[in-house]
Amino acid sequence: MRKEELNFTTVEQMEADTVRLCELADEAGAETWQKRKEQQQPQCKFGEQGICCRICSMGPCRVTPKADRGICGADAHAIAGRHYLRMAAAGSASHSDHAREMAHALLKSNPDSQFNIRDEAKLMRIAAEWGIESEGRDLYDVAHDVALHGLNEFGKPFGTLDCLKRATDERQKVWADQEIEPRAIDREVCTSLHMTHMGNTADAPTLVRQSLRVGMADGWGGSMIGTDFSDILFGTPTARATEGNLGVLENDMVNIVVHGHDPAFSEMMVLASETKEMQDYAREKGAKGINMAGLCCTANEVAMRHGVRMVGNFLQQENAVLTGAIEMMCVDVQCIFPALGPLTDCFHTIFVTSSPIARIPGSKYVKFETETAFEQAKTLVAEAIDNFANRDSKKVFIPEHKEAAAVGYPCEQIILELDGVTNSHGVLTVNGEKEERGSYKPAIDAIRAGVLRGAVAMVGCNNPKVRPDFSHIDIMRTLMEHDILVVTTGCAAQAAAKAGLMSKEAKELCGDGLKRVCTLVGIPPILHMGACVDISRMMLLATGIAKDWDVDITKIPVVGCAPEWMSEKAVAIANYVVATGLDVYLGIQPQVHGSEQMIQLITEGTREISGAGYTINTDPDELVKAIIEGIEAKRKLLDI
Ligand code: SF4
Ligand code: MSK
Repeated sequence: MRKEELNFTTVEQMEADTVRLCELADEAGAETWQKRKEQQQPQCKFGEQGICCRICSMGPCRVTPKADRGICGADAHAIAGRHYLRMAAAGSASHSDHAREMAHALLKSNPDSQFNIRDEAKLMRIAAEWGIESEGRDLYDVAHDVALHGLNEFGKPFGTLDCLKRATDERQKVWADQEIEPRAIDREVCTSLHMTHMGNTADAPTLVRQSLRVGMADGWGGSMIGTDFSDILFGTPTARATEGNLGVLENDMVNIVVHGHDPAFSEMMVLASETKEMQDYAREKGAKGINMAGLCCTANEVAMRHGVRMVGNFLQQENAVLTGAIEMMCVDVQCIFPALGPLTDCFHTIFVTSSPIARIPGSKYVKFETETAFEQAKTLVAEAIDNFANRDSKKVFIPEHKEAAAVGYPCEQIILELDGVTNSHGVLTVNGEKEERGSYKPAIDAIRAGVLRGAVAMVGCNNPKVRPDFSHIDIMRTLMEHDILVVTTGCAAQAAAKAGLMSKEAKELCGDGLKRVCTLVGIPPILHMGACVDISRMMLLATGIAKDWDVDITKIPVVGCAPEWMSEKAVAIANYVVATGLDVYLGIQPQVHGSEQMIQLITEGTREISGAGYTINTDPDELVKAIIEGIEAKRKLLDI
C-alpha cells in the first residue's frame, strides 16, 4: 500500500466523534469532563505552580509577592519540592501495591485454578536470579517461594532491591555512589512521606534526590516485579493483532468493557466470556455473542495476551459509556473517573468496582478474591448478558472509527523478531553452558549505521490541558518520518492504535531507514510494550541495548517522552527513567514552576546525579524538535 492510500483516522475525526457523543450526553442529562473542565476555570495558579501547602493545619499557606514563606518558614522551593516528592511517592505506591496484589496471586497459584503458571521458563529464570532452588522441586513450590521473595522486597529490613542487579555495572555504581539505590519498596514510600511531613526536609535538592530514589523503588522494584509476576501467571505477551477505538464496540453483541490496571480481574473476565457456556447464554438472550473490550492500561494487558480490542484511552472512558452500547463496565484500580458512577446512571450500563482500593459511589461492588475469581467473573458476565435486553437502541451511537494494530512486543518478542533477521549473534555462553540467546545487536547495528537514528519510549496519559491524543500522534508521526523507532505503553499506545500507527501498514509513513527495518523484521514502526507498569520492560530494553553495545546507558540514543501525562504514577515513572540515565521530554509542566530552584533541579540538577534530566515544552512541535536534537546530539557524542 502506498502512503497516499493510507486512510488512518485523524485526530479531527476523533474529535468530531467526541462532539457528537457530548451532544448525546446533554440529551441524556449526563455530564462529561469537558463540562467539568469549563467549570474549573480559572484553575488555581498557586496549585498549578506548586506553591500552596496544606501539609499541616497551620496552613493552608501559599507563596505570594507579599508572603515568601509559609507560617513555619517553608519557602517556595521547599513547598514545591515536598509536593513533587509526595506525587512521586504516591505514584510509586500505586504501581507497587498493584505488584503486591500480583505477588499474592502468585502465592495462591495452583495447577487446578485459573491462577496457574503460564510462563514456566520465566519463573525458572527469576528463581535462579534470586537464588531459589528449583532443581527437582514441584513447580508450584518454586512459584510460591518466588512470590514470597518478591513480597519480601516490599519490606526487607536490610539491603537494596534485588532487581537493581539487572542494570549495567555502570548504573549500579552511579546509584550506589549517589545514594539513590532504593532499599525496600515500602520503605522508600514511607521515607518520602516522613521527609515531607511538617518540620522535616526543606532542602529542594534533597527532595529531588529522594524523588529519584522512590521512583526507582517503582521502576526497578514494584513495576518490575508486577510485570514479571503477571507474565508468569498470565503468560509473557507475544505479537498479535487487535483493533483500537470506539468502533470496536458491537451493535449486536453484549459489550463488556474492562478498565483499570490490575490484570488479575480482567484476565478472569476474558476467560469467563470465552467459555462456551457464556457464549451460548449470550445467543440465547438474543445477542450474536460477547464482545470483550478494554480501556486504559487494562486494555493493554488483555490486548497483549488475548488480542482483546481496545476501546480507547484515559479521556475516552466517558465516551465509551456515552455510546449507550455497553452492558457492563468492570474496573479494578487507578485512572477510573469517579464520574462513571453518575454517568452510568444515565444509561443501562452496570458499573462494577472490584477492589477495596477503588470504591466508587454509584457502582456495584464485587470484592474480587483470587480463590473465587473465575466463578465471580462468570456471574458478572451472565449479569451483563441479562442486561443486553435493557439496551435502549434510541440511545445508541457507536462511532465507526477503528484501526488495526499489531500489539505485544515485550523485550522477549523484540529479541525474537530480531533473531528472525540474523543468525550471527545468537550463541552466548551463560554460566559455562552454551545457550541460545538473542541480542539487540541487529538493532544496534541499524542505529550505528544511521538506518535508525535512535528510539523513543512514548508513554503516559491524556490530559485535558491539551488536545487529547494530538501531541502523542503528532510527535509519533514526526519521529517515524525521522527514522526514529518508537516503543510505547499506556494511553500513549492507545493513541497510536487509534491513529493506525501500530499497524504494519504504518511503515509507509516512515523515513526510508525505519521503513526498511520494519519491512525486514516484519514489525510496525511503533512497538507496543504494554501498560504503565510495563515501562519497567523499557528500562530492561535500554539496559540490554547498553550492555550489548558496551556503552553507558546515558550515551545510547534512546530517550523517554510523556507529552500528555497527568498522574502521580507518571511522576514516579519520569523519576526512574531519569535515574536510569535516560532523558525525559515532558509536554505538561510539572506543578513546581513556582520555584525556579525546582525547575533548575529537575531539568539540569539531576544530570549531575544520574546523567539525565527533563526537557519541558508544552508545544508538541517544539518538543519533538528537541527530542530529535537530543538524539542527534547523543549520536554525535558516540561519533556515529
Ligand atoms: Fe504552612 Fe508550613 Fe504547615 Fe505547609 S507545613 S501548611 S507551609 S505551616
Ligand atoms: S492508564 S496512568 S492515564 S497512561 Fe495506565 Fe493511561 Fe496514565 Fe492511567
